[in-house]
Amino acid sequence: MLRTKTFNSLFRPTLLRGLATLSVPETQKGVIFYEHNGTLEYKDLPVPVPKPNEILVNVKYSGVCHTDLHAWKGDWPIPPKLPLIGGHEGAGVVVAKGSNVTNFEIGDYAGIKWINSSCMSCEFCENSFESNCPRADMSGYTHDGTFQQYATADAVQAAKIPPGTDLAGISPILCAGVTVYKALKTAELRAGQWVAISGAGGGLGSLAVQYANAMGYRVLGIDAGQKEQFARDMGCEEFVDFQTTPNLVEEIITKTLGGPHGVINVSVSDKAISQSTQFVRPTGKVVLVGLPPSAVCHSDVLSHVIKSIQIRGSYVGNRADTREAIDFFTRGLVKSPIKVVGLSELAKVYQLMEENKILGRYVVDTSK
Ligand code: 8ID
Ligand code: ZN
Ligand code: ZN
Repeated sequence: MLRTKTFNSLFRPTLLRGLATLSVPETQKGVIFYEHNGTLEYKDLPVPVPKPNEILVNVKYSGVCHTDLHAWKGDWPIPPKLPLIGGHEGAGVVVAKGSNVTNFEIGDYAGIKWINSSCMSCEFCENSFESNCPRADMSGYTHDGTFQQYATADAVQAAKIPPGTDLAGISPILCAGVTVYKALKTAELRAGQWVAISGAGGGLGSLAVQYANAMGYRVLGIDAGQKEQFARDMGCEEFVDFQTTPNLVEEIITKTLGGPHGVINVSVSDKAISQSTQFVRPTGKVVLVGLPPSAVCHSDVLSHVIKSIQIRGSYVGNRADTREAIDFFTRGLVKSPIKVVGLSELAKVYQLMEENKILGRYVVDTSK
């Protein structure tokens, strides 16, 4: 019933503009867990109430990022809130807004991303490094996220999604897309140069391959097994299987005619990360994105100096990166390789992800 009402309202925007809220229920479906590795409970939950600076989004679809799996397992030393509703790739419709919100109207499409809010006044926010804000609030980590039908986000940080956009398709762009686009910018490559994407068949990797192509780079993908054909379909000119290639470092250097000028590490493997410092081209840049628990990047100091390489961390992206990454998607330059399942099946998605069986990205439909 409620879903019908919300959809109807989209087709009657003129009547609804200016109203601060649509009819919103008090309860909804969502997935919550109470302790790390605990049961992922699909159940009725209260609908959150937006604060004066927030919008309430009726989340239609949410991508499932490996970060959500890390949060559920408690992989990192930064503690998430508990109990927690995960998810940070949410795309949906604004159904209510706080009294201070001026940049969204009821009925607009909006995206909820990892940075749910930041202080906007510290040195980092001032310089558009909102992800480095010490007071950043993270969707699906320190702020209940998008694995529910209704979620809140600071209107300043929420992403603008153009009307008519495919909401399932755009959902992975809100974390995976923005993150890899920013990571590619961090590698400071020029068109025609080689970039290696380590983890090319996963959620971030499959988008990284496409953004890299759209930006004019030559792409070598690294992943394993059936991900090879998939990664090639995404746009890898060369591919190396990390499980079956005996001399991985030499193979990559040969295939990229001297080593890639940049490496985007989106695998969840510290071995892969350290190896990338060996095959990167002299003067090249190794970009760290994937976050295997307790990982350390080993780089031999002598070759690090003699090759004059750089290792850089890259953490999601700011509001401009988000707008630009969305623009690549809405212009059709990148496609989301997604499989849509019901939100009630989230636990199965985590299992597939743990087993590295996912090609591209799973997206959950919050109505099922
Ligand atoms: O802002 C950030 N830095 C950020 C943003 C979003 C996500 C970081 N992340 C992190 C996640 O927390 C996670 O640690 O990036 C990592 C990748 O997220 P994902 O793309 O959502 O995960 P996935 O879909 O499971 O893909 C991982 C891929 O890595 C491959 C797997 O086969 C899979 O395709 N892989 C593995 I595991 N070991 C590999 C290896 N040794 C490997 N590929 C190459 N070499
Ligand atoms: Zn993510
Ligand atoms: Zn700040």
